[in-house]
Amino acid sequence: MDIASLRAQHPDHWNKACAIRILTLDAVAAANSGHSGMPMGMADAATVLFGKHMTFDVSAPHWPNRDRFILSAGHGSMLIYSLLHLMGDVEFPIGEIKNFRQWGARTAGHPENFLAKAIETTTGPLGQGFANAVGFAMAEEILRARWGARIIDHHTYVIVGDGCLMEGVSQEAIGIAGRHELSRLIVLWDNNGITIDGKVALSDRTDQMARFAASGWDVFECDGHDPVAIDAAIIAAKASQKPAMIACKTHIALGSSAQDTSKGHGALTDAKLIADTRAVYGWDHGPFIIPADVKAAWEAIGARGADTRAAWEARFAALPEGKQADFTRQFAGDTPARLTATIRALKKDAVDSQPKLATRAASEKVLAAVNPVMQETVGGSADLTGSNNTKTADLGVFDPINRKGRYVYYGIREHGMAAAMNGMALHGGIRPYGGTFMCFTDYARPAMRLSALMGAPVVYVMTHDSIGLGEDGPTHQPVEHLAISRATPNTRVFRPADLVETAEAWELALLSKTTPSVLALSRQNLPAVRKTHTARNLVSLGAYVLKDAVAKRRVILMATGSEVEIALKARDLLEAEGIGARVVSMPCMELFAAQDAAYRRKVLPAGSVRVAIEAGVRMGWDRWLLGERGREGKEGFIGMTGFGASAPADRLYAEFGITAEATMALVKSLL
Ligand SMILES: Cc1ncc(C[n+]2csc(CCOP(=O)(O)OP(=O)(O)O)c2C)c(N)n1
Ligand SMILES: [Mg+2]
Repeated sequence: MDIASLRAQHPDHWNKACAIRILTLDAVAAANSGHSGMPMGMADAATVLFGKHMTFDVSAPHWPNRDRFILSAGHGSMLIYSLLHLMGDVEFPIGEIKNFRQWGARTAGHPENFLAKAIETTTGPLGQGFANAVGFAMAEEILRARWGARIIDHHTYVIVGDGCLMEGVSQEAIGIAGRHELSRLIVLWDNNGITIDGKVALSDRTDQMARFAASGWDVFECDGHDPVAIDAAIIAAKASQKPAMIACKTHIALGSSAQDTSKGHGALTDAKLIADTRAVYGWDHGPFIIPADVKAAWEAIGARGADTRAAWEARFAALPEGKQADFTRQFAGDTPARLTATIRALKKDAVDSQPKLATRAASEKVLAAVNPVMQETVGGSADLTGSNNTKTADLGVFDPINRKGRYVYYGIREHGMAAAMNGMALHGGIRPYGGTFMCFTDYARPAMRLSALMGAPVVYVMTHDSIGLGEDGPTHQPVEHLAISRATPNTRVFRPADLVETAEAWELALLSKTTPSVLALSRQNLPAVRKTHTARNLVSLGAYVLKDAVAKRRVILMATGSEVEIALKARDLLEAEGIGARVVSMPCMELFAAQDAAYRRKVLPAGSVRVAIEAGVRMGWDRWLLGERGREGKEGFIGMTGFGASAPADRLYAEFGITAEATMALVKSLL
C-alpha cells in the first residue's frame, strides 16, 4: 500500500504509525547513530499489533498475565522506545527519547531488559529474541496448565528481521516451537528484503514460508503497511492451533530517499532527507513534537488493558491464600523455605553414606530431592538426558498433550535450549535448567552470555567436564571451557568435587535471582571428599580448607571437581615425607573472589608454595597462584596445555601428567 492511499484511507492509523517513524528519525538524528529503517518499516505492523491485539497495561509492566512483546530485531530499538513513550510508560518520558543512546539513558542502543520494566528481554544479537520468545511461549503453556487459564493465558509476539531468520538459532527456535505446537507464539517477520550489505538475495534464497511450514507452523502473508491486512493476518494467526509466522512485506525506511536500500538500515541523519521524509508523511511538527490527539490515541492504547488487568487482579485475589503466596513467590524467583532443609538433609545422608559417585549422578540425586520441593523447576537436555542426568522421576515430559510436564526434550539444539531457558526465566514463574556436555558450552555460548548480561538465573548442567570423559576424545573434552565461563561477567562457575559440594552448588544456583550458574560435572566416579557434616554451605565461600597440613605447612594445593581427589592424594604423599600440605577445594572462584580479603588470606596465606590442579587450561588461576600474595617461581599448575585425546580416562590423566605423583614432583621442584 502506498503512502498516499494509506494517508487517505486510514488517517488515524497513519498518524499513530507516523509518530513512531518521526520519533525514530528525530532520536537517531539527535544521537547521530542508530537504526532508522526498521522502525520506519514496521511502524504499521506495530501500530496494529499494539492498537488492536496486545493485552497489557502500560501502568503495570510486570502484570504476570500480560501479552509479551519481543523485538528480536533489536537494532530497531527506537520502535519499542517510541511505543513505550507514546503509550505513556512513565519510564519513557520524551527526555529519554531525546537522550537515545546516551550515557545513563534507558534508551540504550539495543533494548536492555534490565534498564526498563517493559522490556522483556535484551536483544541485538540477531535471532536471540526469537529463541527467547519460544521460551516465553513454553513458560506460558506450562503455567496455564498449572494455574489455569483464568490466571495465565496470554500470547507472545515477536518481531524478527531477515537477519534473525538467517541466524542458525532461528532454525532451532522454529523446530522447538513447531514440535511443541506453541500456538500462542506469533512471529511477525519484517520482510523487507534488505540487510546491511544490500539485498537479502546477495546471500540467501530461502523460502521462509516453506521453512516454517515444514516444521509445523502456520504461515500467513500480508502487506506490512496495510492496517486491514495486518489485522486480518494477526487474527488468523491467533486462531491457529500452531505457532504462526506472518510475513509482513515491508519497505525499509518507508517514505525516505533511502527506502528499499541498505542505506535505510542504519542512521538516517541527513537534515534534508529528514525534512523531505516529513513532507512525504505530511507531518509538519517540529522535532520530537507529537500532536496531542495522536499522543492521546496512543495513551488510550496503553490503558486499554487496564480493565482486563483489574479483572485479573480480582480473580487472583479470589485464589486461596496459599496458592497466591506460591504464585507470588515463584514469580519473584524466591526459593521455598524448605529448600535449605532439603539440601541439608541430603548433605547429612551423603556424609553418612560417602558414595563414590560421578558429580553428574550427584546432581541427579540433588534434583530428585529439589524438584518435588520446587514445582517451578523445568528441566531439560539437548538430547543427552541419560548422560546429563537431568531428568527426575516426578517431572513428566512437556509436550502438546502434557502441558504440565516439567521436562523438555530440546533435541540437539544447545543454542536454542539456552535461549529458550532465558525466555522461561524472564517470563517468570519458572526456574529453568538444562544440560549438555561442557564442551558444547560453545554451542550455547551466545545465549549463556545473555543470561549473564540480563541477569537471568538459568542453571547450565554441563557434564563430562574434562578429559575424564575418556574415549570420546578431544572433540568432546573441554579444556578451555571453564576459563571461558569464568571470564564471563555475572556468571558463577561451580565445579563440585562430590555429592556434598554438588548439593551446595545447586542450592546456591537456585538461591540466585540474578546470576546464571554453570555446573561443571564429571562423567567419571569420584570419591566423597567431605567427610564431616556442616550445616553451613561451604561452597558459598567459593574456596575453603578441605584438609589442612599436619606437618609445618609449606605447600597449598588448590583443586576443583575431579582433581580434588588428586590433591588429597598428593597431600598424603607429601605429608608422608614430612612436607606439610594444605588442600583447598575451590568449587567457585567467583564466590571466593567475593569473600573479604581476611577470609581469602586465611585460606591462602602467604609463604607457601602454591600448586593448582585442574584438568583444564591454566587461564584464570593466576590470581590465586600469583596475584594474591603468591610468589612467582613458587607456584605451579597441573592441568592441560593443549587438547586431550581418545583413551580411557585413567590413561589420559597419566599421559597428561595430572596425577598425585606429578603434583608431588612439581611441588618438590618448587620447594
Ligand atoms: C548475531 C549478529 N550478527 C550481526 C549483527 C550486526 N547486524 C545488526 S543488524 C544486521 C542486519 C540485519 O538485517 P535485517 O534483520 O534484515 O534488518 P534490517 O536491515 O531489515 O533492519 C546486522 C548484520 C548482529 N546484531 N547480531
Ligand atoms: Mg531486512
